[in-house]
Amino acid sequence: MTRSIRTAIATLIVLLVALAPTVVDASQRISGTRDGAARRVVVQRVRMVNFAFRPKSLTISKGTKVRWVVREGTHSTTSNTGLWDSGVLSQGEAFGRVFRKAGTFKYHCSVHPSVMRGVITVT
Ligand SMILES: [Cu+2]
Repeated sequence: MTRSIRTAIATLIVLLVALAPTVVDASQRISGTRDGAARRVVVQRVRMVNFAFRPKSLTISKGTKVRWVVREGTHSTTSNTGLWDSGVLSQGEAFGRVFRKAGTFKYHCSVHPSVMRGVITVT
């Protein structure tokens, strides 16, 4: 391999690294839209731990995705009005939903309905 080829390859590698997509904040991710444009989706996390949703009440803006993650035990996130139901999730599993309309959305855990309750307020 000649020196000029080695230099060209090294330059190419530097360019590829420089042009790689930038890392986004952990709370956000890029998702595609129908027109193909990339757009940021804000993700808010709710943990399911110790027979509770944490935070129990969460206020978000329209278009925000809520991602429930089971930290311990077996739980579900189930809308009180039938809008969504994760089914039973085990430790480490997650369920996400994008809230596109404003309103107050109450939900519970179908495994522990008397103690595990939460509310999402979308503005
Ligand atoms: Cu539960």
